[in-house]
Amino acid sequence: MLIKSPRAWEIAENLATLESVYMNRRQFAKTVAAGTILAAGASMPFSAARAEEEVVTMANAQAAADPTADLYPAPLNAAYADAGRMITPAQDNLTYNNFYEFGSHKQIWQRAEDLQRRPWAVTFDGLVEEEMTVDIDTLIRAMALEERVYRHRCVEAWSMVVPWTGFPLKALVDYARPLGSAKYVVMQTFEDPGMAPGQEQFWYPWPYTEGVSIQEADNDLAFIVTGAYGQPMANQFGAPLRLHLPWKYGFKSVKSIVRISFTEERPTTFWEELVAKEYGFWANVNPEVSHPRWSQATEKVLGSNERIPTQLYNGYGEQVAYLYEGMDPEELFF
Ligand SMILES: Nc1nc2c(c(=O)[nH]1)N[C@H]1C(S)=C(S)[C@@H](COP(=O)(O)O)O[C@H]1N2
Ligand SMILES: [Mo]
Repeated sequence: MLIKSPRAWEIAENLATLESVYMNRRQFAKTVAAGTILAAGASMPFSAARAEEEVVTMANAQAAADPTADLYPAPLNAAYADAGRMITPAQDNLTYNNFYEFGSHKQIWQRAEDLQRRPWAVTFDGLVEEEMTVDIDTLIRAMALEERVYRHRCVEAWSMVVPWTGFPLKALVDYARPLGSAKYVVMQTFEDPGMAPGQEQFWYPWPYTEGVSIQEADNDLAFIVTGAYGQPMANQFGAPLRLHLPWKYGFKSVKSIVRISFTEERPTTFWEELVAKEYGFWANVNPEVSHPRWSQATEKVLGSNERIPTQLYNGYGEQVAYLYEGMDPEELFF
């Protein structure tokens, strides 16, 4: 349960809206799913069916217009064909997103239509043999796309299962040709307050920045996403390029990446910079380590009324636990 601590959070509480209004929003999402009319609070009431139709139409139009649409559907990787749980219905996923660039709440799908997905370029810099900026279509076409069904666990204690399309992060690292001295891969989202009004909220440390160690980037699970549900992904998922690290809390999975830097120093990430006591760098999923303001023992399943137990490393421990052997557990799990 998401119980607010009685502690005074001063400014941080107001800023960390990610969780403080979470329960209300879950209620809101459920109401939408139940097919009732949205009333108070919504600027324009319309039925759930209409919203679902509209969001799916929008996602399909974005996918159809994408210059890489011919690459879909990509072959399913048999090792990740089944996440052991039902795939989250696309319309639930498409209408419930964290993408603070477009607002600090979950219903950003209409605003995210303004995301300009082309032209788009990705810059590789820092400790690399040669800095370069690559057009997104050149980059995607240099990779072998595959589909993988992954579980996703948000730090706010909700989860989903998504059929992503993309390629392993390690293929991107190889492409970038980092120097032997590189210890971290740092990824950043675009910065454009004119397009993404959330970035006018100056108290957030834009651009959204995330990072992993080189060893983590090398792990087969670390995945760069270009598509979802068998087509180029919708804007709100973080088109045209995002990360997904299924054993870590969702905030590590940075969206709409424009810059990939190789560093010797561990970066300070977006949420860490904002509220360091609540969001660490490693952020591995662990049901036994509570967030300072709520338990992480269970999770609400997006698109259903279920609440299920959360698993260590989100159930991917066999593949990733070795990465953290001998490290300070206090740092690893929040
Ligand atoms: N640039 C950017 N990336 C982001 C976020 C964000 O606000 N901005 N939110 C993160 C969080 S908290 C989660 S849970 C996931 C949500 O992904 P989804 O909207 O596809 O479910 O994106 C992550 N990546
Ligand atoms: Mo999240």
